[in-house]
Amino acid sequence: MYHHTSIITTTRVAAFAMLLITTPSQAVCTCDGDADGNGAVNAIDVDIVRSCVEGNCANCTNANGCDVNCDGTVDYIDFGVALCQSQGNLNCCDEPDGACTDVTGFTGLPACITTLEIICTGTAAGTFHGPNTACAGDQVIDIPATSQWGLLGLALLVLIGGTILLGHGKTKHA
Ligand SMILES: [Ca+2]
Ligand SMILES: [Ca+2]
Repeated sequence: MYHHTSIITTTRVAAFAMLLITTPSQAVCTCDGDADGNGAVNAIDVDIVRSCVEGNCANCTNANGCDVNCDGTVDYIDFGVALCQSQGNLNCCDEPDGACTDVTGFTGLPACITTLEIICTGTAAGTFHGPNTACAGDQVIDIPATSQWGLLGLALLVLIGGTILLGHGKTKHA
């Protein structure tokens, strides 16, 4: 009886903890390029997000700040998502992104910006280097796809597991 109750209590505490962890991020942040919070996403918001990426976030007055895609940083992907939304597109936060160079559609941008493919090849009129690329300074770098990271993690786990087993075996025989 006591055991049964404690299991229920543990489950309830765990559920409550999950609620505490998941609720705030869902409530506060949705994919939203309306940087000034006036209800519409337009060129003004795109400029505000760009200014924030370049250091001035004073005009980012909506709930997200200027983190349009809610990933915790403000970068040219947010700029791309705001631009994408200002053009009436949906699901802009799900659009693929990667390194974009030789932009001619905007002036004053760095030589390489990591942004949405549809923006790079569209309004920005640049060269898109693929979804598994990013910018490191002005350089285009390759980033491993998620599956490659998974394999890398698995290999590491096997290595650690093997080392522990080996160490355990040695102790036993000594
Ligand atoms: Ca707006
Ligand atoms: Ca972001």
